[in-house]
Amino acid sequence: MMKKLEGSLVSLLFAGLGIGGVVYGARTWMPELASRHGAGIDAMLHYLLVTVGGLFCTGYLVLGYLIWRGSRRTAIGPRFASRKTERFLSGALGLAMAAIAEGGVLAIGMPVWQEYFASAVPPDAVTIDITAQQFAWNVRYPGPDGRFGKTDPQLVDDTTNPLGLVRDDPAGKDDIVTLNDIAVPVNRPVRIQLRSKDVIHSFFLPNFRVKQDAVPGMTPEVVFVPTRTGEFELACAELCGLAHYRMRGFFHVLSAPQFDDWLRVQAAAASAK
Ligand SMILES: [Cu+2]
Repeated sequence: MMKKLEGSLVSLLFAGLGIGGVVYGARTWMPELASRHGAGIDAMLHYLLVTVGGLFCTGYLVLGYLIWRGSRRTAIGPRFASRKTERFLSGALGLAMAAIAEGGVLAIGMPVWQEYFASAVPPDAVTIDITAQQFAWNVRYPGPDGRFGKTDPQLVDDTTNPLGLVRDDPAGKDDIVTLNDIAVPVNRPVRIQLRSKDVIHSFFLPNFRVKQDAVPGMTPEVVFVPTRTGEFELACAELCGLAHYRMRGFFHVLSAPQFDDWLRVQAAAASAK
């Protein structure tokens, strides 16, 4: 009697911990959504949580039932089913689980992938060049002419010219450079070209469900549409060195006129220098 009680209490404790963890985690799980493609990513995560979580719970309930049923037997009884049926059931259940989990993810995820990685860059996209380094984000806008000025690795100087800008290139005259500070207009595609000067960093905007590695020698791009104004956090999601935690930036989503004002203020501040 005591043993049974003990067993029940222990199993209740673990079940409670598990269920409590899921309830707590599901409530505080994801930061407020602020991009168009992010809804698809959230749908995929929710789908996985519900289906795989459901399969997991069903599996354990069945296991619990069989243990309970088996524990009341005193002798080894006949098999529940023939070997052939057993084999068929295991195979079919395994395949069904894979189809539910993987099939669902593909069905929900492929259109998101298409929008995020495989569609042409819209012509009205705001292009921003972001160069990660230990331990900051160098942000560059092409300015009114829409062209970035040349850079030269020979000219890189961490205090005076972190990007190695060629100062006398006419295309670069109107470029706007900021540090850890990005602004974009709402509801317009943003195209980010990522670079790294040293090690692998990862450009992570949790609210926009955007995460892309910045790899030295490559220029990966991300295109997404912010749908909500406000100030959001930019973090580096790759442990990139001792001050990795300092790679925090701000991502401001502004209305179109506010964004134009912001660009003007930045340009004025640059020419005043
Ligand atoms: Cu980093």
